Amino acid sequence: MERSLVLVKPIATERGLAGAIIGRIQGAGLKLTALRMLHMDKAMAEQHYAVHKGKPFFNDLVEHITSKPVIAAVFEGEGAIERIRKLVGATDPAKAEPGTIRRDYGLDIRRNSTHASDSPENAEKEIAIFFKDKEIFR
Ligand code: 3AN
Repeated sequence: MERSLVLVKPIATERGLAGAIIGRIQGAGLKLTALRMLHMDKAMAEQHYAVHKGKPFFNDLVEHITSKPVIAAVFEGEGAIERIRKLVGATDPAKAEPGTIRRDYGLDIRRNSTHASDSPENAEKEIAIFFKDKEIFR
């Protein structure tokens, strides 16, 4: 069974879109196994986005994700990563397919409303940043 870490980013949490975003993923048959709301600090954000360190948008990314609270969730299911990435859509909301989460709720490439893990390895690393084992239910 595959797992994925989903973050409802500050721009979407602030606009009251967490229920809609989480609902779309649940509605597609993925199982919600952990959930929390938190305000990420800089160290946590830099760990979460470690693969992007050195890229021109890194500081902007950290600044946005730490600006206000986020909602973190773990979803589980067969092929969860690919299925959720498809529901979320392309990084740039303007280029995301109609009907995807980022197309409907994203404002721009940085404030694209939702993060979703891109590989099983990254998912496990990301989940460990946000949740202890005992906070994830089966
Ligand atoms: P995705 O989240 O679609 O896998 P990544 O991993 O390439 O995209 O980028 C991580 C995050 O960095 C994106 N969710 C987006 O918020 C931000 N980002 C990516 N490219 C840019 C860019 N050119 N300018 C600003 N922010 C960006």
